[in-house]
Amino acid sequence: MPSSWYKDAVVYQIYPRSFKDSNGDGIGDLRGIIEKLDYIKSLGVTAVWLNPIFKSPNDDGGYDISDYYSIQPEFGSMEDFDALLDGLHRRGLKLIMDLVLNHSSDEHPWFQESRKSKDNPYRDYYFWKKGNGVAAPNNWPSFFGGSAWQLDEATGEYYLHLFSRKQPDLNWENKTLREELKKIMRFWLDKGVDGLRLDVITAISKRTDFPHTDTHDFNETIRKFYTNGPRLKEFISEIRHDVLDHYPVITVGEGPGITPENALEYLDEKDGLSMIFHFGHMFMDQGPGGRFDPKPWSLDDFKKVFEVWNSTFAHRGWGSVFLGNHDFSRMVSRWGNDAEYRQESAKLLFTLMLCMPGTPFIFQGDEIGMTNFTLKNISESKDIETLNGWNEAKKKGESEEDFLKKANYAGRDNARTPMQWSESLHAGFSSGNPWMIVNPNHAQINVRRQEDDPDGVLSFFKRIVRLRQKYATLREGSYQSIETPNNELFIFLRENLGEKIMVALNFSSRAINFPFDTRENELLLGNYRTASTGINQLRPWEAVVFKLKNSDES
Ligand code: TEU
Ligand code: CA
Repeated sequence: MPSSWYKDAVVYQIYPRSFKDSNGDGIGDLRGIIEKLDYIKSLGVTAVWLNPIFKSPNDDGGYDISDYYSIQPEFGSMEDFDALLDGLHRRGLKLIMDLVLNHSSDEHPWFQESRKSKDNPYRDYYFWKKGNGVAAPNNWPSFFGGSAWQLDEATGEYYLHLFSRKQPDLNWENKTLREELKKIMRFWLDKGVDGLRLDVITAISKRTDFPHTDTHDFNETIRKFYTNGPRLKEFISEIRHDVLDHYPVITVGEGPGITPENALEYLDEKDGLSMIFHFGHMFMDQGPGGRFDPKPWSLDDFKKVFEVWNSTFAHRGWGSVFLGNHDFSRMVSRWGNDAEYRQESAKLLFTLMLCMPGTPFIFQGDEIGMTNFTLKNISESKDIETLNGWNEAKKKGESEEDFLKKANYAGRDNARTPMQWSESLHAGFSSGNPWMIVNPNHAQINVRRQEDDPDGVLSFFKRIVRLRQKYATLREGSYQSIETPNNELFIFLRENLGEKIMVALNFSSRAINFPFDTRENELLLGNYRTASTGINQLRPWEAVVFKLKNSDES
């Protein structure tokens, strides 16, 4: 039966290509992760989410899989994987694998067969359609620019690819294919993997009548046409009963298009997933054009997203909390202040995440306050979404300078610079030339510099993780936001069996009056060394956590 360890978990996300290179080829690998298992354990996290490690042409960072049963050769061998899993388990850590079942690589043998002829037995593993003359079957745009349809000369038909041309969508309507995908899941679960992150799981059932999208808002198109299709619940229930129910496994569904109104449908206790990633925060600064059409975000909206999702999961289902990952800018640059108050704001964001309902997911490097970095020109980008985005922008006459501003604000390269282990060459990530630019600020921001610094982000991160693990109220308690006279003050209350914990966050670079009398309360943690109770102000980016005195306590 599926397990429930995810409710007490704190998950650390590793993007293998950028975590640690063990053999000097400039590419992170599994042996490199094994070298750092004691570091990972020392964080106090309880599980690791590994971005895809399967054989892949690496068109989209490994999210284009050409063999689900073998390890990406650059990352190592199956023996390396077994050693990594064993190393995690021996340290009491769980492993969540990242399975991409909405699409495969076009180099997968299934697609190689499928494209050969219209009557090939694998034809229906994918979506093939005639065009309208020279036009694609409909007006759907790809996540990565251009049409979501690609004409294949061999048979004169188009195939669907919501992402890159090298990521043809798998046709879940085909039962034979679904059985193949279940075999893949069983293979990894039989090896003892503890959890599955299911990539774009909301898209495995789409509008397969393929009508034109009726909106120019890309995230609307995702929600109405690409995801939440008529058979999504059925397909999730099918893998739940045919596979997941037979293992002590947890699942987290990555859900673009998921809404507070439909999320619980996919998290049914009996037929659903364990939890989901919603995109409430991630898409809030995206205009109708999506990632490269940024718009300002407001703290009001930021708080509202927590309000809405915490009430969605107040009684059923289970949420996740993340403020950054491999697909988005660095958390401290996007939501905090990565200049004067980088350390304070990074600690404040962790206080927010670790005191919120739902399982926290922390992206590698955020625990030391790693920041965005600046692409000086497009050719420095390694991300297909940015490179294709530039091609689209160029067609519309946008200058490289203007597009670079957007890419440097919202692009995925920001999160994929190598992990900063030390101030030495290549940040101690590799003895060779790294595949990706190392952020020049690694000389100041790195693990070695913070390991013995009680005031560093890293030490604070370990303390706030321990606080969440100590207080069940922070994991299981109710959530209530507190009205504040100043919008930049974000205060919420967690309550459980009479225990009340207040979290107060100053989301600004100036001191703000603190409107409560806290002399009677117990200070559990603060991000300033001189944090105390009885305060009447919060300093810039100050975060404090209080245990409130019970009314019946003497
Ligand atoms: O991302 C899918 C997704 O939800 C997109 O919104 C994503 O956040 C972004 O906008 C596309 O860059 C998943 C993976 O996390 C992402 O790395 C892959 O590129 C994508 O699926 C395709 O597999
Ligand atoms: Ca390597």
